[in-house]
Amino acid sequence: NTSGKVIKCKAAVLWGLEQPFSIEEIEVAPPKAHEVRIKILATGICRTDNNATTGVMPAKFPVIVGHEAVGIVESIGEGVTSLKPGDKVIPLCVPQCGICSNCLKPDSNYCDMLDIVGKGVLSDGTSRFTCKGKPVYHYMNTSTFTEYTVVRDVAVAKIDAAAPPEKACLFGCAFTTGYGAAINTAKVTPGSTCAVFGLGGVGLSVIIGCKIAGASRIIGVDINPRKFEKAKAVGATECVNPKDHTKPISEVLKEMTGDSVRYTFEVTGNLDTMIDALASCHKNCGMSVVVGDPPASSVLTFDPMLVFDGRTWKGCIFGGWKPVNDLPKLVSDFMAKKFNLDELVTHILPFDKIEEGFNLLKKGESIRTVLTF
Ligand code: COD
Ligand code: ZN
Repeated sequence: NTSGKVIKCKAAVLWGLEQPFSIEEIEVAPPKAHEVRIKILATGICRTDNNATTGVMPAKFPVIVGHEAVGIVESIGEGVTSLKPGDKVIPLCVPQCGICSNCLKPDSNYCDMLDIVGKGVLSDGTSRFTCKGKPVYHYMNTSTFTEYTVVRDVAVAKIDAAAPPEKACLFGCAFTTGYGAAINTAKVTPGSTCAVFGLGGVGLSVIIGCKIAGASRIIGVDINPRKFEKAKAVGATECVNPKDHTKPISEVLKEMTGDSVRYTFEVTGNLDTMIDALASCHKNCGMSVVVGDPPASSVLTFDPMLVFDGRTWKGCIFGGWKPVNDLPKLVSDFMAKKFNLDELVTHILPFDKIEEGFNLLKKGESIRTVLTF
């Protein structure tokens, strides 16, 4: 029984910007009040983790990143009532404390506990990880590239004990974010035409959402044509590479559809693509959803006529779900085969091969690489 004791285990530590992942032995302190310690079973590699290594997303170093995982509760701190050792769980990069003004709004999931600025510490201002005598920071309330992590109890969703970890981890980010952007944020209507910019794990999940919502045309847009086969496998009716055209992509889509794209989704995290996606939806009744997180401190200038004409420009975090309440239901829907995540997981690697997993992402060869322990 490890409860109440420091656990020594393996973790992938980033010592600084642009440094490789270094597999180290770390110490993980027991959970303090309202925290839980989790043994990670499987964790996906997301673009946002890579963005922490390059500085595009803020993080404090040294750090353990990773935010898309399934694990088992190993022990709980004082005052934890919602979870017990042995529970199968998903750590949440978007928590749900249930009591802040945002959690109390039925239509907001922007919990005050969200660590969007990369503070990298838990509620008492300290970290639970040390390596070689130095504190190592947390990331996005989750830090899943480690055998054990400690998170706040409000940043944990309890899921079906039978859920397969190497698929269900995608509910920690990619699937939940993309699917929710289509279902909750855009509220895609049956028979509509949608265009999805960026066909990574999140973009493909948007496509799955558009399809389930009954969209009749779903156009995948990506500068990497190797992504088209997967996009079609999950529901894209056609795919376009902006590099194959000299005209702006908004003109190309207008011609392809007789000016009837209702919903567009930006799922690349690029500023130019945000404008392209906005300009690509119908000028008066179209809606464009920003799913990709913009680079830290970036500024965008755009022609205000794009919005004045009538378009709606929306964003969402974590697909608009209230995660503690909604993730268990999404996982149940998955277990009931409402959707299939097989196409999204292209690689499964042992945790030690994390660097190889990131290389697959950088080379555009993977959708999701899932690391197992
Ligand atoms: N035009 C078209 N496609 C492009 C362009 C471009 N200019 N640039 C890149 N792409 C393509 C790439 O070829 C790639 O196929 C795709 O865009 C991006 O895919 P991945 O696999 O790199 O990225 P994902 O799917 O892992 O990550 C998605 C985002 C990049 C959108 C990332 O910002 C994210 O995870 N956003 C979610 C934010 C969120 O709500 N997170 C949860 C709360 S913390
Ligand atoms: Zn992510």
